[in-house]
Amino acid sequence: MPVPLIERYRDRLPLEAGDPVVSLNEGSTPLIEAPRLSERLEVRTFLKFEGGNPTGSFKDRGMTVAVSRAKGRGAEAVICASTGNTAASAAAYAARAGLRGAVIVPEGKIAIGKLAQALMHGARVVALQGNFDEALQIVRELADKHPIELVNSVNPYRIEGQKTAAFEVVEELGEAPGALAIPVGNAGNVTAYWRGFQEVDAAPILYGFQAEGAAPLVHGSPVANPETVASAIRIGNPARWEEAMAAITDSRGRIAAVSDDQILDAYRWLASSEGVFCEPASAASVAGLFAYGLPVVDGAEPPESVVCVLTGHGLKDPDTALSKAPSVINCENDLSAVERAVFD
Ligand code: AN7
Repeated sequence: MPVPLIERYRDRLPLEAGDPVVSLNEGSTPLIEAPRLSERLEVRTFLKFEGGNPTGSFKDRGMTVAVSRAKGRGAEAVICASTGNTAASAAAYAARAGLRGAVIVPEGKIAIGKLAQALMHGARVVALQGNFDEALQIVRELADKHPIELVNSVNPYRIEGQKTAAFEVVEELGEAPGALAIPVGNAGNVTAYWRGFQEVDAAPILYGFQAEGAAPLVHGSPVANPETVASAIRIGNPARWEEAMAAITDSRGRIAAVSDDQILDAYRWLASSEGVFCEPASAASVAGLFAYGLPVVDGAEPPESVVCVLTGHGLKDPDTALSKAPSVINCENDLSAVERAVFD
């Protein structure tokens, strides 16, 4: 039987006894061995495909816990700011729980699939004439002022749910990976993985990657006008800044930036060489390994395995896919014309 994430890890999650389980059977996502990537990186490499979650991103892990707790304490509505995936996930879990949902997204800057999800699940979708960081500031103030539950990753239950991905990685490999590569935006997920690993006495090297035009953690200061093709991580002032940097430092890892071209190259390469279609932000994890390899601190052994977290599904963002993919071949309805189109 399919298992809701909360049932699978109930003893390690801080829910109250009376809380309902608001679930779409999230988690238990595929860990896919990546032979061509392993060959290129010269290390055994796996892809943790979080696009396999019910709404197509890792956000569902946090949302099942945050929305279950919200419902348990009697909330009637949830709200978030979002670059898209949190909005899609919050809208779906709110619908599931019978709660009202409102999502504030940067106008014109979220992938079309995510917008379709949020709208279809019945959330009130507000397109802000501003960026994600500004939207987050506004929802924080709204949640202080009104009886509405904030379900961004500043909500502690989100991090608790998301840490379960680290449990799954260790369970599936039968041991901790040597390293884990992960895209970093608002910095909740890298914080969550580190917590999860620590809870099972694992300590892989964490390699965090930001997009060059949205790399506050790399520069050491907020970015006022973040820009990147990877709209999910177009974030200039991460909410979990200190915890994320502590996780990376404690793991003896690194945070580094990758360009949009490097992200898009890795995005296409993963789809065409491994058969795995993730969204552009997710490909930052692989782009970073291509760009920097697997550096270690002085004297340390190089990792023997690496897991790349592919945070969201490629179908989320068909516009970027189609603008970067080869063209369709139009063809008249005729056998020899089709023959030429297929074989020439
Ligand atoms: C595909 O949906 O912030 O570092 O509002 O959608 O935990 O923020 C999304 C983030 C990586 C970065 N990959 O994770 C949002 C949002 C994908 C994402 C990240 C996001 P965090």
